[in-house]
Amino acid sequence: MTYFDFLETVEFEGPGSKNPLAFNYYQADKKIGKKTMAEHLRFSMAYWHSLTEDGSDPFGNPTMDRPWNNYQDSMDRAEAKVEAAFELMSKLGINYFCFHDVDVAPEGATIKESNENLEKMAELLKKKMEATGIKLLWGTSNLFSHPIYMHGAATSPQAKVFACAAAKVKKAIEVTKYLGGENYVFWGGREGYETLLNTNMKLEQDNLARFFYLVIEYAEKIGFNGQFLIEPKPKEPTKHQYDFDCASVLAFLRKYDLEGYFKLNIEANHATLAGHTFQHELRYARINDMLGSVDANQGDLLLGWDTDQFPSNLYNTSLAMYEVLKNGGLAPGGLNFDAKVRRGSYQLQDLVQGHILGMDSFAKGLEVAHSLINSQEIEDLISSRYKSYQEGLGSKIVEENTSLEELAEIAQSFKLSEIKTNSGSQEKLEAILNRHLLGSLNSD
Ligand code: XLS
Ligand code: NI
Ligand code: NI
Repeated sequence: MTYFDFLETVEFEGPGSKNPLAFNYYQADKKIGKKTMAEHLRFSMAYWHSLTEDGSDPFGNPTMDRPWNNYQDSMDRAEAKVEAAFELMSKLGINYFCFHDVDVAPEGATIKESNENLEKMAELLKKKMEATGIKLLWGTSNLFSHPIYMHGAATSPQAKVFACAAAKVKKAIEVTKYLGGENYVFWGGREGYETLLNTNMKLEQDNLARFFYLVIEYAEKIGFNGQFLIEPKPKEPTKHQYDFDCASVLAFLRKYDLEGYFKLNIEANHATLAGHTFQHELRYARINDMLGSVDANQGDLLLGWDTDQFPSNLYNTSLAMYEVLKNGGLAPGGLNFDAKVRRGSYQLQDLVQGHILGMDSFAKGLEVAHSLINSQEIEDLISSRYKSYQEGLGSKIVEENTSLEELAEIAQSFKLSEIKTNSGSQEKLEAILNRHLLGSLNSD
């Protein structure tokens, strides 16, 4: 059974093409520096947004035209979704996908029943992966949809819920391993709180760490070598999520001696919900050697929730790819389109165009970032801005070869009006960024 009959393989037709079902910028084999675009970008499709979701929102019924969901039987539906998923990825040239357990297999009345469904579906997924060469970027477990997780999973006040979460994650890691998944993600789901009036924050956070100890122990036991990733988000669905942003996750990991076991999966829209730019979160993770993978989407700054839109903003994709290149790439992570089309974009063609938009936007971002880094213009400005730390007083500070007394002594001789700091040159830098962006567009 095929679902995207209107679509041939999506090809690169260049910036002049007005074909909405072709790439203007993404050219899988094009070399940017030493790697191809496909190797740099490692695009991934999010199973939940692209296959499972139906467009319903708190105000309205499903809108999406998703013919694979028209089967009565839930296992038939799951199998049809696999067909649709691999057809879509193959036609788009997307080499990776990500899923939650419940996206690929229906939940049963018991954990045993759910596990059996998942095992069956994993076999089918594996066959499809072998036939197409498409790989699993990461697996994860949905610990937030079922009502038992209403107060959290590992941070639930009910120990039985902690145990159910453990059972689900155990299975999801086994399946991720079976499918050769390169990473495994923990997004906080409902690990957080609505009000401190009913919350033992200390026990909840200790339990979250205990949960991670159990996971690490089991992963080692079964030889799962994928990278564990934590995905920060400040709010939604709970008012306050424990994994608020990169800095709070890092503090948590350090407190519980877990730092070496995880990296971060950074989502653009979660960064902006936390009051940061996407680039801030990527930079923070990178300089702490924690940048693992990216959920590539964008939010709407006028809306206070996670709109999970396909990325289109070229400034943001350029600055994101700047961090990714400076990080030496993302592998074994990648760019996962944790993005959904708008409720009104209900046709299958919209789903294809969403992915094309995202892939083109990141391809262009990659070219701009590469050109920026090659030119060294930003690096030169930054290094001259901090050059006082390369000699004399500054190198004493950097080499940690001074004392508060010595600095006080030295500073006493300064005339404050004679201390000059270079201009921050923000406008000049913004113009440089524009020049690379527009230059890259004009050179097409
Ligand atoms: C929700 C998260 C979720 C994770 C996977 O906001 O982005 O989709 O990526 O559980
Ligand atoms: Ni995400
Ligand atoms: Ni999100």
